[in-house]
Amino acid sequence: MATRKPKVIVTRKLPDSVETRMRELFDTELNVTDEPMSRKQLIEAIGRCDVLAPTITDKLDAALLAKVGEKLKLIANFGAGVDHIDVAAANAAGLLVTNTPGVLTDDTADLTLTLILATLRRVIEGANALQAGEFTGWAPTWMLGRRLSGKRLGIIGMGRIGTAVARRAKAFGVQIHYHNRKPVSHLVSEELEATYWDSLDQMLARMDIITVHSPHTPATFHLLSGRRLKLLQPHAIVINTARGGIIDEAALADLLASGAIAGAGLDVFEMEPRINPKLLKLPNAVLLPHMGSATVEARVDMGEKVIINIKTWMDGHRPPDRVLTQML
Ligand code: 8YV
Repeated sequence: MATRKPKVIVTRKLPDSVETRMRELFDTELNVTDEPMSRKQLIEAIGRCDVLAPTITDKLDAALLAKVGEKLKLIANFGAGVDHIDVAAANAAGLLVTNTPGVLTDDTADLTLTLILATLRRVIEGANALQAGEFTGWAPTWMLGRRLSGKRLGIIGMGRIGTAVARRAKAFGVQIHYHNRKPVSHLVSEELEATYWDSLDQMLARMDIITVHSPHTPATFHLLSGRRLKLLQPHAIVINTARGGIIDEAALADLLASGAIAGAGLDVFEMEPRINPKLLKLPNAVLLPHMGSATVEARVDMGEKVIINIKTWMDGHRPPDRVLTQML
């Protein structure tokens, strides 16, 4: 490695402490306006930096990565999910890609439980009714939701976040079921008293709550298709804090509207930040603006991971959080 500081372009505003440290360590260019970069700006940026630190709002597809010149060597993503980056194309262009796993696990799992409870207990509907002046006094049959304890939770994707959700749900007296590429270790399975379903279709038909925690890849695009969503029981609810594209959003909206599915708690959307207009009108849909990792702690820790990945690379070592195509 040359001794000069690498040129790092950060595409969005990061927490102050992270930006300060980055400026100390690297020749860092920040985004003071926090406006997402246009495609033109991204192309211009990858032509003149050694390291790009992007986020989910930057689409780094094969066509854009084909324009990578001699300079760019590392894409140090701020975030765990990398479905906005064509990792295979990046690797083919000789680029390393890193992400920030682990540090947003607990916060995303907490938000998942928040959505499960908010959907089952109609929290947003109740709060909205009160603010609209509709609370005229307690009534035995008003605003009834469903109890969480004793329900069957089907987790799709039992990685870090799926497992963290299972631990929390177990403390609420929930029965844990999961579908994954392979079963988890005996130790984890015993701790969670979890049931493994090789067949996603069979699991879907038997659950009260479904929650999605797999990465978004071509293999998981519309994994919850219209056909699969129709396998759910009418009292079931669907939760998604992973990526919108894993669920066929239009089919979900139709099934929620017709009452074929009881409710949904969604933090992510297929065409983010655009939301299917049908969803916006549904009282049984709890919708959040991609807040899974939105805590001060997670965002600072994510920034620190970005810094460690860049610094390790700068010092001539392999960065700890490399994303390899075979991992996806
Ligand atoms: C991040 C996320 O905040 O890390 C992820 O995969 O979904 C979010 O919580 C976002 O990706 C930042 O780029």
